[in-house]
Amino acid sequence: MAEENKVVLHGLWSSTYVKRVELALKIKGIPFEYVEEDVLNKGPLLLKYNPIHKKVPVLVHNGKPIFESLVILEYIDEMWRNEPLLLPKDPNERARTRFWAGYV
Ligand SMILES: N[C@@H](CCC(=O)N[C@@H](CS)C(=O)NCC(=O)O)C(=O)O
Repeated sequence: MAEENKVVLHGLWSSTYVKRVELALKIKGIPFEYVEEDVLNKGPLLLKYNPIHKKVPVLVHNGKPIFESLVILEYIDEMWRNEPLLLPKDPNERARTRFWAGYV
């Protein structure tokens, strides 16, 4: 994998927030590395990448961290424009999808 397109997901095996990001990466066909974090004994990378909430998932793309699962999903969809798109193109459908994603 080229260093300029490196994707690392910091997660926790039992987290549904992490699972939604993992699924999105797989659906879009994006190669990524996975780093399991111990959220009871937070490591230096998690504290460095998500200093505010100190939670997983964190997606690190080319060294830049993105956190909050729904924010990560939108980032993935905007960064990798290949089908399938995670959000519909129609603004009304996009709004409805955002609502239900947050609700779930
Ligand atoms: N709103 C966050 C929630 C993430 C979250 O709650 N992650 C949990 C694992 S399921 C976590 O990292 N917990 C560690 C902690 O609360 O210290 C998101 O959607 O990413």
